[in-house]
Amino acid sequence: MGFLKDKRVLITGLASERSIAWGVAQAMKREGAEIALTYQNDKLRSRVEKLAGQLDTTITLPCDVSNDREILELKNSLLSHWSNVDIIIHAIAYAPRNELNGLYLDAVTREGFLTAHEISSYSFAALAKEFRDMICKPHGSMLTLTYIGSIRSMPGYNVMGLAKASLEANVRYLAQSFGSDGIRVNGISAGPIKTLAASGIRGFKKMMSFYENSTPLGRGVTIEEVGNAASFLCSDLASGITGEIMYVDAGFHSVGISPYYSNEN
Ligand code: NAD
Ligand code: 0WE
Repeated sequence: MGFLKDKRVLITGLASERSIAWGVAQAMKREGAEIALTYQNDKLRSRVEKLAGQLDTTITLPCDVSNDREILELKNSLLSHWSNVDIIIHAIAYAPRNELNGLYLDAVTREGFLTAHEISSYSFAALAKEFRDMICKPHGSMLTLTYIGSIRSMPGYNVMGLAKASLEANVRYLAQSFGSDGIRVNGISAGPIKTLAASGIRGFKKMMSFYENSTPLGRGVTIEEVGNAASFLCSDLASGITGEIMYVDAGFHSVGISPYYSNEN
């Protein structure tokens, strides 16, 4: 069987079959894991229930991470199905749309800054806090999804870049906090993928083609590739890895100037 045989996985951030969370869920299922899914609100409920069917699970639970009570209720509901959980996937990000346009300094507001950091970074610590006693010791792990806009400025990513920088620091501090329990905490920095979170972003298509033409692999990455790396990082195969941000981006982060650069792109 697979390398996640009988592992119990809680996956947040599922919105459609394009979601990175969906790539993670499918890969983990294939490796033998049992899956529970969360959905942000009633609008997403039936969609997530339908996708759950494809993973042979009936555990779908609501959780808007902006609300501590909903995180507590998520834990209590999950406890009625499982006594513990091996793996928690955090695949959630949000900034108000008007923050993701134009130059950072023109777009940023106090409110947008706070929202972006609360939903995209604090929520990872909030989940860790609530699930701390339910995560299996010493083999459990947590994983979040991040983007290179955390360490380099990217046009239009703006306050989300700051929130991802905070999220990546969160990975390191949570790894230390959980280390004595043997629980590992890591992040995957994925290349751009056309998901719902990327739809409607002005210039996304152009940025995507620039990126595809700049990577050593000469292409982008898929949710399946992110799912495979996530499965490895959360498995016992990665027992020596914690506090790490792993790039799954076709090598984009390693390039200075691509030999294929041209003004035609
Ligand atoms: P997606 O739209 O499929 O998923 C985003 C999810 O965040 C949705 O399921 C949405 O319901 C959830 N969410 C937002 N606010 C929430 C809240 N308050 N409570 C609970 N859930 C909430 O898009 P995706 O691209 O799969 O995004 C998943 C993660 O991957 C995000 O952290 C994103 O930053 C990261 N990421 C995406 C890309 C990309 O190019 N698509 C690249 C690198 C990293
Ligand atoms: O993390 C992300 C996107 C996160 C995101 C997306 C939205 C769209 C809808 C956060 N908040 C919102 N708010 C909304 O109202 N990515 C890594 C994908 C992404 O988003 C970009 C990118 C890339 C890549 C935005 C601008 C430039 C590049």
